[in-house]
Amino acid sequence: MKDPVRIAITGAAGNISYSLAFRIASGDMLGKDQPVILQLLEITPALEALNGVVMELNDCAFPLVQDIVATDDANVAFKDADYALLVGARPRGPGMERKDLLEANAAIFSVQGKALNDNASRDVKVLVVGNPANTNALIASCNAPDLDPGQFTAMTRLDHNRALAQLAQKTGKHVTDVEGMIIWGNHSATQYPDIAHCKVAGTPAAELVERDWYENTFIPDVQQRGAAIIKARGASSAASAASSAIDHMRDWALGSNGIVSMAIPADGSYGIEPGIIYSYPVVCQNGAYEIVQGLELDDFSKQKMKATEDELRQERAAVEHLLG
Ligand code: NAX
Repeated sequence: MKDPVRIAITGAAGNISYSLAFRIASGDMLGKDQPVILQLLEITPALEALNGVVMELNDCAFPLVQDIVATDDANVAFKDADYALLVGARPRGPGMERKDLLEANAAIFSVQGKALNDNASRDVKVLVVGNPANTNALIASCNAPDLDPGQFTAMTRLDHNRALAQLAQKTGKHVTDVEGMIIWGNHSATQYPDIAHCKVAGTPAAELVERDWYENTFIPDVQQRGAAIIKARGASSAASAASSAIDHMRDWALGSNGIVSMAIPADGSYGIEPGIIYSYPVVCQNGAYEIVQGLELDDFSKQKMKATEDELRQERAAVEHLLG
């Protein structure tokens, strides 16, 4: 049996974690041969609810779970963590402006960045799910000077998976027939779901769908999918978000099967200058991701990529004073 790895989950009594923790515990993220120690973080008022989650995790009698830590102290939750899934975040309250939301989350993610810096494994892989995910990841990274900024990522895999499903349905194929899907930029309504490099069962997607459907149905539907789920379900995406977080971490740790989308520190690739966490097409192998280089971009793509970059730079400007 392998040595156990430590997996920290924040917002562990919330909706996404109610799926996420159980799937990680069952081996969906790192494999059925990888024992895990779950280190669950919540705010103090949610500790009783978290205790209920721990009781249920125990009641599952998962063979892979070696220990469960439940705490309201980030230093305890991130102690020696090999993986950290930062799901907990401050939701937008009544009368809250976008800037207030960014600031409220900046306070949370700066504390958590410091706690990761001081306590986590030097090889920790961090995924930020809590919104605004890209900028929260940036703040955490800026507050963790002893860790490599590349260890901090944000989740656009749900957008990626949503785009796969929409295109597969439209073309009458299976999601596994679709390759080369890309989400560029921010996990927000400005994200750019790009099918220019996509093939469906070997045929370029652009030959299979009309341009009008792509621009006026597909792109807005993927961008607005979160709102559509809230309208239909009366609650935001939870199981699908958890599933995508597992996909993101599994691929990063164990390797991806082709191109996937991850929000990572911009490095100048495709003209996106450093200073923001931007979603790129990547491939993962041996525990590392690498941006797919050399893709041709037309003017439509460049304009969409710029719009989402601009939004990320505005988000950054709103929290610049907290970046440390
Ligand atoms: P919930 O409100 O159900 O759960 C969030 C939990 O986080 C709560 O239990 C809360 O007590 C806890 N929390 C708040 N501040 C904390 C802190 N400082 N430390 C530890 N825990 C803290 O939300 P849920 O539906 O689980 O969604 C969580 C986050 O994911 C939200 O920010 C949401 O916007 C975001 N999402 C991001 C997605 C993505 O693709 N990147 C998609 C799904 C989701 O909307």
